[in-house]
Amino acid sequence: MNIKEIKQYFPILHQEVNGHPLVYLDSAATSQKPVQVIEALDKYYREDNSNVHRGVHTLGTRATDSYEGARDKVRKFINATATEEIIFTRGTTTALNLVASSYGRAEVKEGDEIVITYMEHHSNIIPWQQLAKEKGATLKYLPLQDNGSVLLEDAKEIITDKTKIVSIMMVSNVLGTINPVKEIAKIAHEKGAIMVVDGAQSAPHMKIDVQDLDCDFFALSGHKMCGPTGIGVLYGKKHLLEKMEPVEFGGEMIDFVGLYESTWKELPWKFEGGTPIIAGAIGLGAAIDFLEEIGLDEIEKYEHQLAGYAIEQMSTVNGMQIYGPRSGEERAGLVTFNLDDVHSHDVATVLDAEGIAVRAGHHCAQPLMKWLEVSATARASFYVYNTEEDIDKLVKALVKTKEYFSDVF
Ligand code: 7TS
Repeated sequence: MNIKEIKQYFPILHQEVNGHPLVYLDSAATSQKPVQVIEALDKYYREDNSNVHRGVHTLGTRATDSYEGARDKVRKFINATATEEIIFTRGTTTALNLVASSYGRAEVKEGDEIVITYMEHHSNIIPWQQLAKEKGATLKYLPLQDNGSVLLEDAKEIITDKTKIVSIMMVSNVLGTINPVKEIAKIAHEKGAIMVVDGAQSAPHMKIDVQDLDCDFFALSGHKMCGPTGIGVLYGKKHLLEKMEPVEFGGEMIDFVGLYESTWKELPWKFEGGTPIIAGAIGLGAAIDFLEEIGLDEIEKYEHQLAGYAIEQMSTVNGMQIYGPRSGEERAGLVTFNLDDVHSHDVATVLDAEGIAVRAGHHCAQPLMKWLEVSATARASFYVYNTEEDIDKLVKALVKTKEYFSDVF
């Protein structure tokens, strides 16, 4: 599939917003969906809809095969060794909460340490805050350099023998920084800690190999990688998942239920209580097929190129302040910025009037905003369907925004 022709597969992008052709630059919040995914969902509901893992009837078997088939697609996509290691969740947030609530509650004791960074998304901060409070453990933060990177020397100092869990995002949803999670996993393991990777912003954009990263857990969200909302994945090493207790109890996840005692199914189903997210998983499987047809290496290369172009062009706008690494090679496909002292919500509102969708606010990263000493920023985030032409339109609209606010104040 030629990357230049990808936009044609996304029906939503072929519309006008406020009298202008839509330029969608908010894929870090959620990506758009190609027809291949929309059709997979349509086909499932029209032809195969049924509950899974129970009936012997034909639709039930088809639905089960598609659901479990999607699990195997995810396994291959992140190079896990076994399908038992792939738990379907509602998204990254639910996946990280599952690790904190199950592994964390069992393994973290008073006086232990949990290490994260200042750049984490709230969903990789609050579960650990809550766990630390409950257990009397200490939450420690890896500091950031001026360009938004973390140093391995800092990791070696801050991760200690008391550290039980290190949990770090692979790609920052604000700075675009690509963190050295493989190297940090090695440091964590040397100190006897486990490594959790928040892959919400990396899995959609680059090849993931959980065996190569040697992480213990890896979380992702389907909706950020061309899949439907409401589906995500927690990968975990089998020996860890095996000893973990479920956090949701009910149908589907049980083996035997007695009046006062029950036993659980084997992996991965013991973590999937209730009717699972069947259509979502099937849609995610179709999204994986779509991304693999383009090629993840190709996607990554293209987005570095777009990010580089965006930084170069956006830097020409008077009063532009860009956060994070300066080169396209060092960052994923997003650019977070402020335009002098124009509030980012005003920037986003003016851009919307031009048909350009960007996100403004704290991006669910308030500790990072504090570190950047700003209350909010605007963010343009790219995906396979964006082009340099989209960036040109953004830059033109930013110049207009700047002029508009210079006249006003
Ligand atoms: N981790 C990171 C790095 C994220 O960027 C997000 C969502 C999440 C976790 C949570 O994912 P969820 O699917 O469970 O919600 N980030 C954003 C964003 O940057 N703008 O909107 C959502």
